[in-house]
Amino acid sequence: MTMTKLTLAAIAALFATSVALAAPVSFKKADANADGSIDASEFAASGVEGKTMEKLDKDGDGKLNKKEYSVVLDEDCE
Ligand SMILES: [Ca+2]
Ligand SMILES: [Ca+2]
Repeated sequence: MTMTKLTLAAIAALFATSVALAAPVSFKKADANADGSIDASEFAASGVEGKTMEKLDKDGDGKLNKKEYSVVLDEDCE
């Protein structure tokens, strides 16, 4: 049934999200394409919780450099 598939997909999505939120990954890991900055899709996959890209992107270029991203790691490592 379609409903069952949807439910399973929702559960899988929730599970994946909670696992991803357990710990923000390092800058190197978050930068999946290794171009030296974290774009929106990389940020979405990085597991950062409670912060938006807009807030972290201090220079407003739409990407996070290592310094901008490190704020996430510092605050989560206290
Ligand atoms: Ca990147
Ligand atoms: Ca930036």
